[in-house]
Amino acid sequence: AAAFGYVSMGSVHAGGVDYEAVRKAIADTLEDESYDDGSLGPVLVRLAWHASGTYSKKDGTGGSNGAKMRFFPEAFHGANNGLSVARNHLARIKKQFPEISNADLWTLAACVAIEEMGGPEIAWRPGRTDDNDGKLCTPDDRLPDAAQGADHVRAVFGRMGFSDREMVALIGAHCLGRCHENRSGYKGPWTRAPTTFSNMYFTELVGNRWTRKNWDGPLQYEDPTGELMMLPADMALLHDPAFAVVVKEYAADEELFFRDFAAAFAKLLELGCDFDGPSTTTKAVTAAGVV
Ligand code: ZEM
Repeated sequence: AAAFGYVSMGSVHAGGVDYEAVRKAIADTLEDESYDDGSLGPVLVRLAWHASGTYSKKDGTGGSNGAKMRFFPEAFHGANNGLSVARNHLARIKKQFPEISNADLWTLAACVAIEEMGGPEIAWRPGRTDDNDGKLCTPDDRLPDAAQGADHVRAVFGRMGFSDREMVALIGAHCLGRCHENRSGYKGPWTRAPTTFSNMYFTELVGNRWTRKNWDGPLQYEDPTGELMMLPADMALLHDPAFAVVVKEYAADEELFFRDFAAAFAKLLELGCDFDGPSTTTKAVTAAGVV
């Protein structure tokens, strides 16, 4: 968090963008009664995660810079099914604020959504640029496969540069939203409050009873009511001893989860991004009274 402590005026209206106005436009359009559980927040968080989670520290490819998912082939990667909902929504906001890059807008929208849904403040700074074509799109093998276990989760998040603890914290975002059969093949929400950011993913994982769902779809787990779900990759957090220690910590201490999540998510959104100048956040600037 120390890296984000610097306050610089230049970033507030970098490139002529009023980031506080963008934040407000995002916050004001999150609710939509006709969509899912009434909020676009969860799918906006998933967009930023899939844009950023392609990063590889081995060669520096991938990451949120470029907003590469707008292009073929990344727009059509199986993992990105359904994310056009989020991209199209933000394209409308981009029309109101043409100077913000799509890459900045997608990452900022996830931070605003998390904060609006009751989660922690996320340090965020502008400076990403947009690519003009899909030449830098990464292959369709960068994001985690829900059918796999702890080794796979470690390999994928390790490639991005995350520790065990950061991996568990990040996957705690499954407190939000749901699986859609027509997007991933899986079905249902992880918690009973899918538009509230909380540690309920962890309390459900630890405290509920999870059995294999008997259905025609891919292997997933259900609770006794059949209403809540866990993916095989979620269950891996419970069955891997090192992951399970962290899962239990977050189930017992929501504040700790919020702190660790905020740091790991801020890191995720900056993977592969080159910012010139010192880091800052629009929130920190506001708090300092510059705006
Ligand atoms: Zn998810 N995720 N994810 N995830 N995810 C889904 C939905 C959402 C995995 C995964 O396979 C899936 C992280 C990590 C991992 C969100 C955020 C984050 C869905 C359902 C699947 C299958 C998609 C659908 O059908 O719409 C796996 C295997 C992961 C790691 C092991 C991380 C990290 C996230 C953010 C920090 C969110 C918010 C959703 C809900 C989206 C929605 O539309 O409601």
